Amino acid sequence: MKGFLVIFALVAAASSMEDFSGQQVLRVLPADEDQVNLVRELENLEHLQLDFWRGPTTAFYPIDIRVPFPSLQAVKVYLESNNIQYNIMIQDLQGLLEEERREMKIGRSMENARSTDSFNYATYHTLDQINGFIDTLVAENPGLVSKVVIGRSYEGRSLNVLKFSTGSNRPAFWIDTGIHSREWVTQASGIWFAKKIVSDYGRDASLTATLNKLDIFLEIVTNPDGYVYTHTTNRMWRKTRSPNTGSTCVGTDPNRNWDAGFGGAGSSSNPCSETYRGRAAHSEPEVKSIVDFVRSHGNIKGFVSIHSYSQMLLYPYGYTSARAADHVELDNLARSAVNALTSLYGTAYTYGSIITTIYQASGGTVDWTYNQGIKYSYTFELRDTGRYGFALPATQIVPTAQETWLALTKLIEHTRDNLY
Ligand code: 0X9
Ligand code: ZN
Repeated sequence: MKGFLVIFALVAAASSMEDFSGQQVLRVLPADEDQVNLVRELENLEHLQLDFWRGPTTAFYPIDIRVPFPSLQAVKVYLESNNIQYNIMIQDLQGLLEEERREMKIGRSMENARSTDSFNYATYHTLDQINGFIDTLVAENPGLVSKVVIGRSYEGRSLNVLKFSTGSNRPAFWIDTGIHSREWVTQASGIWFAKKIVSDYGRDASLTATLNKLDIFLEIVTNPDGYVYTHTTNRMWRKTRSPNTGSTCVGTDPNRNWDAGFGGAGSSSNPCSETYRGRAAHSEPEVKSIVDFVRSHGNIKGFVSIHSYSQMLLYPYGYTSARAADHVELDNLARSAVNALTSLYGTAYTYGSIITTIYQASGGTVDWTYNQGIKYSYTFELRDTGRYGFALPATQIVPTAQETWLALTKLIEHTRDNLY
């Protein structure tokens, strides 16, 4: 009887997780603006429950759509009858996610939480495990690393930031990962960056010179409520978890919630949308805590916010097609960072301003930081270009982090050598 109850509890726990069986991710290739608009019309049909992983933007730019099983036939018929080209990018999303879970169990069973040397950087981790990693790293490197709690999430979780510092009152460089919770390769890369910094300090000449001049702040799990939700309930959760009055839909897009073109095109006023901007700028505590931190610090010189996927390095602006005052310098630096990244494994990246390279997005993080006077404001879209999208296999974590670090190093070194 007891055994039966245990099995029942396990099955019940497993079934509380959103099931993606039969769902596919379609890649749609619109041939002209009319076709883009036809796909946009699908976006407005809420009953289809489509999840736009990427786009729609403009003609020839692929649109990736996660389609629930009950809508699949209708969507395919719609595309075909309008002569819109598409292919099936992910045949069996549930299968991929089951493989991801299996891998996590095996991957984590091999590590010893007491040391960051025996931590498994090649697997995905839960929030508790990441917080354990953070505390262990701080304990191992007391003179170099500390933990700063910059606030609490909507559900009351601490917003932990690692501070790498060898002096006081230094200018600083900020990095955040995981503001969109389902972009798991970003939090996993953040963990790898943290270990890389402590391993290189005192060994690598450039990183040592950097930390003798700059502090580095790293927020690994920038949206912890969303991150927990991706583990317990819905792997594809993107937004925060704050409720919306007058709606049963939960959450705000934390990359539409900043006071930079807030409310403009490229964000939604519909709480059920994945790009819902929130009731007011900085309404989300996860965003407001960074805003307050940046303001009170007052000397942040570089700011990088890391997303996935699409393989892009982007700079302001996203809310306007006006060029940033530092456009030429930002563009040259982006080119050199992307070249460094590509040099490792040949991963192809595009770069440019947000609005010209990916799409118009208002209320985004780095538009706000740039307007605050943080000249070196960038945002990454890490691997891949859509084969796996947000379900990137764990085997790609370390290579992704390694190549991204080469680009990040260029951005950090340039900031260090061009303090303003
Ligand atoms: O829509 C977004 O917020 C970004 N794409 S994502 O798939 N990661 O959600 C693109 C917006 C451009 N700005 C940044 N990448 N921050
Ligand atoms: Zn994102």
